[in-house]
Amino acid sequence: MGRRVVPMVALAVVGVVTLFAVNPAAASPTSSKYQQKSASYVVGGVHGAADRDRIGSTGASIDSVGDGTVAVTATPDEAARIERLGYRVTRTRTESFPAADSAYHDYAEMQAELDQAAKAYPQIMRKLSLGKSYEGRDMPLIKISDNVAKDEDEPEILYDAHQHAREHLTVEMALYLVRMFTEGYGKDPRITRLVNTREIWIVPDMNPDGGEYDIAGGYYHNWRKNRQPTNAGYKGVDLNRNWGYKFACCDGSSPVVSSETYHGPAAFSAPETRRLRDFVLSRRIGGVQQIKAAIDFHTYSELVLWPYGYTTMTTAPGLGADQQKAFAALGGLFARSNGYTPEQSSSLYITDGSIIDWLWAAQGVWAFTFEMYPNSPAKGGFYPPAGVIAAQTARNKDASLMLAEYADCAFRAIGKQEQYCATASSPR
Ligand code: NO5
Ligand code: CA
Ligand code: CA
Ligand code: ZN
Repeated sequence: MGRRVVPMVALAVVGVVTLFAVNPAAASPTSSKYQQKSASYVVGGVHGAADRDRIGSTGASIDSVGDGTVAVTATPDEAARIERLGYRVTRTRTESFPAADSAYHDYAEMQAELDQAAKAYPQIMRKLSLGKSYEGRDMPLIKISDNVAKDEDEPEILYDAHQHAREHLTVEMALYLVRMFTEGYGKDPRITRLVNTREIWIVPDMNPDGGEYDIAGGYYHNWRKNRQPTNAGYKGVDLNRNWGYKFACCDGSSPVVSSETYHGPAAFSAPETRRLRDFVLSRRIGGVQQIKAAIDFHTYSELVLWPYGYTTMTTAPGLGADQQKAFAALGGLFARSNGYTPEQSSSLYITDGSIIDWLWAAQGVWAFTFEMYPNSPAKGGFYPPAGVIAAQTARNKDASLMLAEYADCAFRAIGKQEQYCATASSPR
């Protein structure tokens, strides 16, 4: 018992670039009875499925498989068991929120909650991966549906969160949606119907590197971008200016590397936007994009926004009058339910290279941005107190469900389903 974790040098050879050994005493499995919280570890000396099975049999969850390594989420006891099996175990450096805000989920806590939910609801939920962030953190991808192991012919929905590092409330929103769809299944008829007739994709953390950096050291850094270095030594690309439709077209982003809205050297230069792009492209089957509707969660201002962001024109190439009307009608419905203000994204300010412009123009996804609580800096701005999490995530329950309900035919919002969705099966 109580063996120490191996020092970082042991891992240097396996090419894991983003891990930092913590104080070994602090990571020692028996150092504290209070530390039965799960944490992230990298396990070395893993050479195949048999090794992974042995590691998994300790109760730890295997989050990703590397070259001779696996990343796991484990309690201290589980980590100790893995060590006793003869593997090298190193705690991944994770940051946590200031004590007053500890109800917010840092990266490891988010992973642990997702792993737990996947374990508790194996019939309807799977935890998959989009791939890795710039610094090598796994970007979880959640699927929720009946017959979850099968790709069924059901309208697919995407909810993504946390493109911007300091917008931590959006991770809570994604975790809320995971709980809502899993715990509500078989209890709430509306949720049950959606889980049975939709395939729901949730990406809770588009920017894990920025999110961890933002809380590093126990204080907030007011960080927005990812953590990818630029050639001039500054770090960070604004992920929501890095998408590939009208990239850098219209002064809605910055070419200056130090800028908060630096768009990167090229569209999809950030690994994180590439990961989600590649996933969305993978949902194009037989030329038909399976994802029909999406919400990209941000904070703050309490707004429901729709395309385009790059132009103030209400209609533009790829966005015809009826489509614009359907966007505005849906946005209005959502806003009536959550009390936000509905408007075209560019009414706030011009953005180019945003996710919703790409999702709509390139993939035909009815994509919205929600800017969550609060509506003023006085209420906490990007850092509202943890006490608001429950109410401010539940506030979007109805709008999130409506999005999924309308995913079979968004034109129903303007009564034009016969004209545009005649062949849709319209399961409700
Ligand atoms: C967003 C929206 C306008 C899309 C953005 O404050 S935010 O950065 N969350 N606003 O500028 O990307
Ligand atoms: Ca299904
Ligand atoms: Ca499908
Ligand atoms: Zn944002």
